[in-house]
Amino acid sequence: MTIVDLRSDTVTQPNQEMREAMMNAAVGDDVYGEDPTVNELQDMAAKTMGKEAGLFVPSGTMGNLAAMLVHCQRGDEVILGNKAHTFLFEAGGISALGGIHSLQLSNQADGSLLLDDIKHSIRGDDPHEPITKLIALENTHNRCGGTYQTPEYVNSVCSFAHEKGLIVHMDGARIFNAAIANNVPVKKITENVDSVTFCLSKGLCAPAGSVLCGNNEFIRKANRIRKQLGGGMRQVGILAAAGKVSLEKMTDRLVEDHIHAMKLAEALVKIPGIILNYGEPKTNMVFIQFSDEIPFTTEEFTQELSKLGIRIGIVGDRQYRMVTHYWIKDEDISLTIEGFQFLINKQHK
Ligand code: TLP
Repeated sequence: MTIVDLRSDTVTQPNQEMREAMMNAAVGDDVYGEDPTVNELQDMAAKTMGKEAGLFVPSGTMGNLAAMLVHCQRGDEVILGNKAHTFLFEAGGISALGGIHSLQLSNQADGSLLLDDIKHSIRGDDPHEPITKLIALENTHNRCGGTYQTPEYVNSVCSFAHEKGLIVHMDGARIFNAAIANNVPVKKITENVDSVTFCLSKGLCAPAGSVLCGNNEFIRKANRIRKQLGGGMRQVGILAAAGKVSLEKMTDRLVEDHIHAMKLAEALVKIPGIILNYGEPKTNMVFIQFSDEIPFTTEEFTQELSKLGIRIGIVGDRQYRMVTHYWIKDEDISLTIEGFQFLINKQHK
């Protein structure tokens, strides 16, 4: 049976070209800074993001955590969104490990934070209060529906922050999807943020790894934090080799995933009882909700669908997420639409 796995773009497996690059990778001990493939990947990543340096880290979570631990001392405050991945899904690492206090602002429909809200959140010199240090953005924004923010918006936050002596970090796990959606080189979105994490292991298909980018001094400090967190890896050029293929070959094709997400959403919304939670998909994510018209319970539906070989993610009560990626082809989108139609029609009879 064909398996159509739409639970996330994290499920992507490396393709043949990556596997060959991994097999042939030149390696060394990266904790000594001697892995040539890691060094190449870090340089490529930094250049692409418009930064001085990059650091290969095992995951997006570690990239975000390391960045925030560099930027903030214990008791400092980060301003972030109430739907930010860092706030919701990183196991509270910034507080647990960094003693970093968070102030959550309402994410707007496009995943942004209102500049006015940010302005009103900056702490004064009152010793009762934590010290505002950092603003964290997320682009594309996962729990806002895969929405994206524009370079103009990001630059406006950066200008304001820098004027106030604050730092801006971007969780750019899917920053290349944002670049495609904005139709700009990724650098245009990232050039003014102080640090950015992006993931190789999501839509870019590498088996693991993210890169944290920033200036030389920041990366020097982040390297020490990565060691503290146990993320100093050794002959990891094996993984970096796949990451290089990600950057060279996998970014431009993300547009196909966006087209697939749109095609899927357009068909699903025609099924009575299905609502698009965040309107039309903006990148590679489709979030849907079942109205009472569809009598399946949340889990029942995913179980029935998986019997047809289709896997989707549960994100709430009768709410689901589907993420398109490299291994989802035209026919998989058709199969998914048919699967939904078949199960829902069957129940209506
Ligand atoms: N997101 C995963 C899950 O954790 C929810 C997914 O399936 O979407 N930032 C953003 C915006 C993310 O979506 C994710 C992963 C991360 C950071 C963390 O990346 P990893 O999984 O590499 O630690």
